[in-house]
Amino acid sequence: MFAKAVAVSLLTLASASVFAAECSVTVDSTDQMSYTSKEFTVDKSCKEFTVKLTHSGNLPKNVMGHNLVISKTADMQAIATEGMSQGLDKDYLKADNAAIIAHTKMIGAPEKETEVKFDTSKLEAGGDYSFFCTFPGHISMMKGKVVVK
Ligand SMILES: [Cu+2]
Repeated sequence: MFAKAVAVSLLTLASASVFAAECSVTVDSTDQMSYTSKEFTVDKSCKEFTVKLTHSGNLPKNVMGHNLVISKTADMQAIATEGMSQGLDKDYLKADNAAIIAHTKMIGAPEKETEVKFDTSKLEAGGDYSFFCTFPGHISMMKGKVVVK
C-alpha cells in the first residue's frame, strides 16, 4: 500500500515537471454547446503545445459533437462554413485546409477526451488567433481567443 502511494506521488511529480512551462491546456466542452474556457495562452518557449479537449456531457457526437480547431481569427468563419458541408464522418472539417493550424477530432459521449499536439512555430507571438468548434451552428457560442506570447 505504501509503495503504491509512493509510486503515484512520483508519477505526479514527473508529470508536473513535464508541464512546468505550461505547454498544454485542457478545455472542457458541454451539452450546453459551450467550452468552459474563453481564452488560453500558447507560450512560444514551448516547442510543442498540447490542447486536450474533454467532453463532460452525455449527448453523442451526432447531436452535440465538439472539436477544437485553431486558426487565425480572420480564417475561422470560412473554415467553419466549409466544414459544415463535410458531414459528421469527416468531423465537419475540411482537414487539409492550410489555414487550419491545429485541430482535434470531434468527440461526443461516451468519448470523454481527445488531444492534439502542434508545433508552436506555426504561431506568431502577438498574432490574432482563435479556437472554435466546427459542428454546424456551434461557432456562434463555441469560440475563444488563443493568445500567443
Ligand atoms: Cu461543438
